[in-house]
Amino acid sequence: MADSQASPSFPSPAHHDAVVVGAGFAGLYALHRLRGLGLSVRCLDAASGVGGTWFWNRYPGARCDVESMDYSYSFSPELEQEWVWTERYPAQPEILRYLEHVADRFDLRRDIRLETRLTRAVFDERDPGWDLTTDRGGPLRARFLVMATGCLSTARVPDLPGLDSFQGATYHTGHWPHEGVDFRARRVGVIGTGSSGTQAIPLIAAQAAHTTVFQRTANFSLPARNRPLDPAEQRALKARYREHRAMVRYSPNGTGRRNNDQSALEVSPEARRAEYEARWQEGGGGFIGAFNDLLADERANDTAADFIRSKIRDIVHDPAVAELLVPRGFPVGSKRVTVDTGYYATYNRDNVTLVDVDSSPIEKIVPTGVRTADATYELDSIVFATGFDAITGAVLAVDIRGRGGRSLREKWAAGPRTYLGLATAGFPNLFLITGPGSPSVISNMVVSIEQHVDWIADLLHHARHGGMVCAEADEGAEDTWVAHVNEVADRTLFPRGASWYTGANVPGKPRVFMPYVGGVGTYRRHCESIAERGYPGFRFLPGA
Ligand code: N01
Repeated sequence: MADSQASPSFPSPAHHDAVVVGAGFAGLYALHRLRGLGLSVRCLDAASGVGGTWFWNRYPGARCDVESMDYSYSFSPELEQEWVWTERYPAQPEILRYLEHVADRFDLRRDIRLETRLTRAVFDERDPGWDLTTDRGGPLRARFLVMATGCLSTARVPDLPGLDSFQGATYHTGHWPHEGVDFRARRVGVIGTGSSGTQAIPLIAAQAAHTTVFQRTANFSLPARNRPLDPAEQRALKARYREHRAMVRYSPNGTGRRNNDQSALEVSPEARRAEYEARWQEGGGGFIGAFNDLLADERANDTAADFIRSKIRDIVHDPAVAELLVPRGFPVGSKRVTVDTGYYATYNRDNVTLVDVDSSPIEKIVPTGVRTADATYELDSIVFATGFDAITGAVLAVDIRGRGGRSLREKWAAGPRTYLGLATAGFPNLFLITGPGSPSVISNMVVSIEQHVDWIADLLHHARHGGMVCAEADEGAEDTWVAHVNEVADRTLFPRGASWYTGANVPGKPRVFMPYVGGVGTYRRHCESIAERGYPGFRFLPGA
């Protein structure tokens, strides 16, 4: 790890053309791309190493649910040819190695300040730019501020009474100890059954003396069918990688997923079941592409949901446990479908107990374990797989003040408002990578990240060549975009799930469906058209 790069503090005052916040997939590429424009760029990250989400999420089983050959940068043909992935779905250590390689290969580390958290950003209207404060002091000044802070980077431990009284060890999947955790001979409680929980539980259960899973909402989970990547298969894709990348950029979700353009309701029950079965056997999130209306029509969705429910009942031996694991009350896909390895079968183990904390909620953490309304579970360790303050959490963790000193927290109090998910009116020269109102988490993040970074780089190039130092989203354009994002979401079943997509997992967070679900290709074309037309919806101002 790159701890040695942490610098003591910034020289004072420091001026940069751009400051990029975050050194994950988005921040590393933003640094590389903006530096390529000849800008002076500084990248900050609170972590002690590069990698963003893949630096922090080291829990057992942490793995991406997008295939490796797609979940990788496309900006360098040499990089994509030379890097060799070992598995269909990359595990956290391999992705982190990849990002560390990228940081070295493109000589990015010299402009990255680790262990440096941005705490405050204040816009200076007299000389457009951002005055920045970090937890290492300041001042630091940047003409442009790029928030590459990630959609799932603010880990959340629920505010349970008695948490501090627990005598054992507690962990959050999103802040996992680097040295790993040895659960042998321990009684482990896992709270949460989203993507992190469903990946971690089988491995924890295989090691611990006993594992108790506290489930509030049963989730739809699909088998990953992860496997080593066949070198011949990898070579074949690399031979047509450019063509493949061009295709995924305009695809619905930024992957090579095969989407069937038929309605689930127009085929016979036998044909439907065969399609679901084929995709279940193939593994991964491609199941959702089985028919074109699974996320648009409730009856179509029911057919997919029923198929998965029947699989759960087949896999789980104890019928009472199977019924608890069967998801109900929301359309499949409206909450993030999880992709697992052996999740449901884990409940056939003698050393695993499933506790339904929907019917019998967790009342408190006690010194020796977890107390629900019905019972106390004695535990040595508690794993919180309880998710994140998603999409807006990391941006709003910084006290951002735009024109007139207005705070972004105040502006977004009823939910985030952006133009294209890239900028927000009243906050000039501030850009968001995969912000709310863009495909972000409904897409392959790496594809969306590259698109946003390239688009912002082109806008900055355009501004500089026109002698402009200030670019600001127009409020009218923002209102139109927000209305469009909502209208597109309302045509789908997405808003029907009480998920982190809508802020429902954080008490008090406004309920707004945050991602743009119109599709990666549609969104890209729209952004391209805006750039081609000279950036309508943005106001540019010249320097003094
Ligand atoms: O978090 P989550 P995650 N009492 O919010 C439960 C990405 N990711 O870290 O549904 C009891 O999905 C909560 O219950 P409920 C991916 O995009 C990707 O798992 O709110 N339970 C839920 O079960 C993913 O969607 C990968 O009722 C409580 C769980 O905790 C996103 O990150 C891997 C509770 C939280 O699930 C987030 O996933 C990992 C409480 N007080 C993550 N509070 C891959 O690429 C919360 N819960 C595969």
